[in-house]
Formats: sequence, structure tokens, C-alpha cells
Amino acid sequence: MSTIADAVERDNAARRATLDEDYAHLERQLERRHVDIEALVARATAFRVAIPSWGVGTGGTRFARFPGPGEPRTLLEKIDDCGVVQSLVRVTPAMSLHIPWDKPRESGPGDVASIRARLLERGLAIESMNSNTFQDQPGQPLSYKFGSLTHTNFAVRRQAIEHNLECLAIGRDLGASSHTVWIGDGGNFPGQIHFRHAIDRYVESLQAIHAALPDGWRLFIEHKCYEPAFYSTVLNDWGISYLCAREVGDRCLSLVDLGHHAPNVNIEQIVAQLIRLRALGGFHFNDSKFGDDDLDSGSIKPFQLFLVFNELVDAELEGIPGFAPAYMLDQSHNVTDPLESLMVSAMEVARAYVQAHLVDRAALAEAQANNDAVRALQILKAAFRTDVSPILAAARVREGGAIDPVAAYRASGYRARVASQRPAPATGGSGIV
Ligand code: LRH
Ligand code: MN
Repeated sequence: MSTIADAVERDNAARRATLDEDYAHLERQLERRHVDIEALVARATAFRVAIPSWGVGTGGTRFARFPGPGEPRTLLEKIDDCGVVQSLVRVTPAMSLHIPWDKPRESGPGDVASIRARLLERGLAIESMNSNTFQDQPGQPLSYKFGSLTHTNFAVRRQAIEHNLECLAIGRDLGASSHTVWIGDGGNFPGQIHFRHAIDRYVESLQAIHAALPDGWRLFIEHKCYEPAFYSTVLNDWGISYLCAREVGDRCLSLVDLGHHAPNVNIEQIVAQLIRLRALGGFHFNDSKFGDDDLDSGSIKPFQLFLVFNELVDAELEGIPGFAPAYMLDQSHNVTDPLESLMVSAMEVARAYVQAHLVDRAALAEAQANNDAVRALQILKAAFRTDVSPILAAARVREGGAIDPVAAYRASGYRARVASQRPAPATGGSGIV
């Protein structure tokens, strides 16, 4: 068993020569395409995607949760685990928190001071806070069974607003810069919800949260087409998200969770629409085959992930004013070591970003102007088919990370070490986190 740093050093030493060879080969290939490989390494080095605190443990499904060895039990342990991911992949220097799952304690280990100290120690910051009014907490006066921020009973809405204001206060103490609101509010049967009045209540509640935002913060609202409501969801698609964001306030923007769309919806086109409307706040990256499966990013539809980044990089290069989407993972890990899934997912998102920077945009614009569909797709596929692994690995190594993060992680024995230190959690139970 060795420290992560030792494992990285040893494993990198064994892979260095191969990386140098692959890098030189790719460099020659890209030179022929008039592409400077060093410019892409700089893009890869600057890329950032935040890790969800709720992603370092076993997520569970509605049927069951099969916790793995060494599950983190506290926020401090979740920070340790996120620190391991960051020390290996070097593109994840921030975490998103979920309240009350990550609520600081009043004093002692786990209080605000100890959390800030541990974040500093692990080279991490807090990206976005996430509220939770989709579950009832022990001792909670009013239930969210029939909704939260859009509930017909004002007292329930007030309770949900107060919870969000508490998230802002905790986030301010921990140095966060945004707040994300996803609610499961909706109905299971026709007639259960008054569609227009529910949106009126939603906007009113979000305006109260927007009014309390700390300086410089952004408020992200997250749409979802269904689940846990199975007939109508109040904030069910990007269009209503955009319109509500406009009504809520100028710091309210739309967050796109890739798993929150009906099958075959063209998500990259939605991203382009929100960019054009200056309404794109950020992303929850994951992948899915059927529903909101929260699988590892790029594991099922890597070409879609690339096409989403093709829109994002196009906007980045065009220098669209105020374009600064927050990139975050939002996944649920049930059959893998969560840290390995987070490392691989962060690398897949970085890969799509770097590949999107390989698109010959002048040639693409010409093909589009000439309605040359074959040429246009060839240009995108040429970028997508380029294996940029040597670029991503070089960027990691230059930042002190691993050439092969999963191999170095396994060689470090970290999982066995925390399994021996953290008591095995009670098995069974269902529901996420
Ligand atoms: C809802 C969601 C939302 C979260 C939760 C953990 O499906 O995507 O972002 O708060 O997952
Ligand atoms: Mn999400």
C-alpha cells in the first residue's frame, strides 16, 4: 500500500516512454492538419468539471442500494475521496454539495471551519449548492408529498423557500458561487395539478430565493421531463425553464442535466438555443440508455457528449458575452467503485471538450453555407475520431496527475485502506444516497 502520490510516481514512470511516443505521433498527425498540439494541451489543462459530493458513495436505485467497501459517511470523508480524484485527474478542483446530506455540524469535526480546512488541504473548492425538497427530513413540520416550491399550501412553499435560504447561508460560509434548484414537483394523474397556477407558484418561490442570492452568485434551475412525477412535472423542459428564468431574475439561468430529456431528444440543439438566449447556466453531465439513469458520462452516447461540446466550444470561440457555463457531473454509481467512475467520467468530459477544439470551424461554416451535409458531418467526425488520449495524459502529468488514473488508483490500495478505516455500512435499503 502506498500513498496516492507514490503510486502516481511509480505508475507514471512505467508509462512515460509510451506516452512520449504516442504524443509525438499525434503531434505529427495534427501538424498535417495545421493544429498545434501544445494549444490543445493548454485547453485540456484549463478544463474544469465539478464532482458531486453525492457521487463518491453508492447511489442506489429505487429498488435497492448495495453499498461498497469504504463508503464515505461524512462530508469530511467525501472531501477526502474527491481529493483523491483531483490528485489523479487534475480537472476536478471543485465539488457540488447537497443539503441536508452535506449539512455542516454546529461544532467540532464536520463544522464549517473543519470543512474549509479539509477543502484547503485537499486542493478543493465548492462549486454549487443543491437544495433538497424532494425528500422529507426527520422532524420536518410539513411534507413535500404533494410538492414543495409549487405546493398549493403557502406554508409548505415557505418551508421549502426557507430550506433554500439555509443552503445559501451554508454555501456563503463555504465559499460556493452558485445555487442549483431541482424539484420533483408534479402530478401522477390528469387533473391533479393546475398547470398554469403551478408555474405561477414556482416563479414566485424562485423569486424569493433569487432575491436572497449572495453577491456574485448565480441561480441555476434544472428541468426534468418526468420522475418522481409520472404524468406531469412542473419544470418539465428547457423552454419552460428558460421562460421561468427570465421571470425569476437576471441571475437565474437554466441548467441542463443530460439525463432529464425524453429519449432521442436533440440535447445539443437545446444547448445551442440556450446559448443564443444567453440563458445557459450549466450542466449536470451523465449518460443514459432509457430514463434518468445517471450513468457514467460518455459511457453510452459519447458522440452526443461530443456534439454538446461542439456547441459549447463554438460559443466559447465566438466569445459570446457572459458565456461561462458551470460544468458539473451528476451521476449515481451502483456497480463500480464510485471514484473510478468519477475519474473516467471527468476524463470523458474533458475528452469531448478537447475533441470539440479539433473541429475545423472554417471548413464547417463553408460546408454549412454550401449545404454540403456529407462534408459537414465528415468534419465533425474527423474531430470525434481523433484519439486525444496523449493530450489529456500530458496535461495531467504536467499538473502532477496520473497518466492512467485508474491504474494508479488501484495500485495505491486506497479503497482497501479506507475500507479498513471506515466501518462497513448497514446493507440494503433503497432510494438514492
Ligand atoms: C434529479 C437530479 C438533481 C439532483 C439529484 C441528485 O434527478 O438530477 O440534480 O439534485 O439528481
Ligand atoms: Mn441533476
